[in-house]
Amino acid sequence: MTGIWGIVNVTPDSFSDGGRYLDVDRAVEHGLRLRADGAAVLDVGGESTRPGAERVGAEAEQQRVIPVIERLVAAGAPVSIDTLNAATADAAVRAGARIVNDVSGGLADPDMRDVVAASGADYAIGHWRGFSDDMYARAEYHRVAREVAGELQERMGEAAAAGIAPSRIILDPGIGFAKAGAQNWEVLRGLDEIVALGPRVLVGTSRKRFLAESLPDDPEGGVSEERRDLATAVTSALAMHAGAWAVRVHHVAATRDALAIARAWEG
Ligand code: PMM
Repeated sequence: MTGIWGIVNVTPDSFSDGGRYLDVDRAVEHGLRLRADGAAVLDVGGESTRPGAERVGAEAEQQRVIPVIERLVAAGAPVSIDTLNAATADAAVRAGARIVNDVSGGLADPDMRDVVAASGADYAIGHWRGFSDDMYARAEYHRVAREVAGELQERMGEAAAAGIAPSRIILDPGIGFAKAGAQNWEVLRGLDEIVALGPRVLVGTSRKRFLAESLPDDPEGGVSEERRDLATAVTSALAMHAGAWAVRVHHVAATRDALAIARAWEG
């Protein structure tokens, strides 16, 4: 059954106002709400990877995420750490995270694979071609789904060489990472190329720009969060149909319902 990963972003723009402790309380409360809504995993991140976002240091990142992870783990939630930094991955696993979610697939930090190998955690590797400041310059493909699958296979090989068993690997096509507009739809259309590489494929479309680009603008301009969440529920149900093992979303309840309806259709 396709699982839902609930996103718990602990960044100043996601839980703003007040000091650090208030942020922690809010993030924990939010995570537990997502868990109650049906999230199998809570994916905690302290650094935005959105296009153009500034990088934060590993220390500041850990100050944000570690207290949140400790409390979510204490409450019994399975936690994943969304990070590009090996030091943060290490600290998060020590705090109880069971999965390291590295959207760079090991490319961003040369120490990441060794840390994950030693940690015993599962390792979600994303398709990635560079940091968000210039990732669109790298969005050149001939056959995007095939190239994404090929590069993920390379990342898997590198992980295996570092001592991470294939059974610990989760593969993610990295929707929105070094992929512009229609290229994301091509990857989703060709998801079987990635599903063929391993039994656990994670797909993250939640609220991403390519969804908004496929919707008509609201009368006042742009596309509301609510409409992006509905679009996400649809792509998540389609990803399930295409063989995804899990989907990573902000609004867990909407996607939970969409998956339930898709399952009822499939019988
Ligand atoms: N996307 C974002 C962040 N982390 N992790 C995985 N495994 N897959 C994704 O597609 C992904 C990710 C983008 O940022 P967000 O937290 O604002 O959605």
